[in-house]
Amino acid sequence: MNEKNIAPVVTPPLTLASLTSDAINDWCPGCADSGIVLALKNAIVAAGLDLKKTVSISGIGCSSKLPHLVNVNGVHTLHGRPIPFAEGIKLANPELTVIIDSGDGDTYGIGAGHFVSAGRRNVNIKLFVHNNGVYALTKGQASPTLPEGRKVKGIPEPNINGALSPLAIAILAGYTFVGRTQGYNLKEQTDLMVKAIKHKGLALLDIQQGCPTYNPEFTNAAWFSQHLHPLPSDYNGVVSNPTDMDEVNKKKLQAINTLLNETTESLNTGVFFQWENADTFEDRLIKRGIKPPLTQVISDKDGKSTIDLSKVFEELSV
Ligand SMILES: Cc1ncc(C[n+]2csc(CCOP(=O)(O)OP(=O)(O)O)c2C)c(N)n1
Ligand code: SF4
Ligand SMILES: [Mg+2]
Repeated sequence: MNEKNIAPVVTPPLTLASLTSDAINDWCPGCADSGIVLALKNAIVAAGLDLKKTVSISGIGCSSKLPHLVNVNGVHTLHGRPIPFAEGIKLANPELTVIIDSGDGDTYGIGAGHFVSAGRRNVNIKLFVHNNGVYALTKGQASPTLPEGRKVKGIPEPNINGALSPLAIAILAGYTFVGRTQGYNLKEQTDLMVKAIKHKGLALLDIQQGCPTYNPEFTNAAWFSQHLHPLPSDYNGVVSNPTDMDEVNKKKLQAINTLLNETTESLNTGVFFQWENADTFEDRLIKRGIKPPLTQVISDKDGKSTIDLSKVFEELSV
């Protein structure tokens, strides 16, 4: 058969149905994780992503079961470690869209070191954190975002620790997109996910997530609609001139000031800060002449390795 007779590969149009996997959703009834996975599928379709070039990554937790439920490539990794997995995958093949879904305990607790360090690199990956205030999978202990004084089912006394502000930490660490939404608002979530996916650089979307089993009082749909409000219409967190560092710093301060003025009873949703076109880690590698592994020749036409490791072994020999 010559080349002319080979049928062209046609990628079918992406639909919600094509994103549905065979795995069984075993989240509790009413869990906002189900709303988040639906919003993610909507966002993948709306952003026009290629199913074969989209990767879903998670850590460990109820929320981290998400990659099983979306019909794209995925890795259910280790507790607190989805960020380094995602960074490695993106740097190996920058053509991929890499999206992390993990919990607040996973990201802001055991994974806090990776969460902060990621800001210094600005790899073009997306971090969607299902923030329910508890370690739900392990029966509802307090997570780093549970406000002081709140009593949830998994702790005997009201929380004695204060809550972290992950959005403020992300802005100071170097994240170039920082937003917040909530798991029962499908439209707002989808819109913000699309914005985060289209952003060039590291994006954090903190998703206030209802856990009716372990934190029913403060994470239900009625509580969210009463206490979560979109940022004021005259608030603009987007940097208009990416090379103007004065503007960048002003927008960062505006976001941090807004976050500091929030109370546990009144939270904003929307894009707090966005700095498009800041150098990503990928840009920095290109400037140093380092190509991603995907574009490097590692084997000949017969599949035999072309990498000569003899020098490395010589150096290691004792
Ligand atoms: C290294 C390690 N430490 C602890 C655990 C136990 N563990 C599993 S999930 C989890 C907490 C998950 O909480 P979160 O990330 O908020 O996810 P959620 O279940 O709330 O969605 C813990 C402590 C583990 N699996 N691995
Ligand atoms: S324990 Fe909470 S977070 Fe986990 S599936 Fe049930 S409702 Fe969802
Ligand atoms: Mg949690």
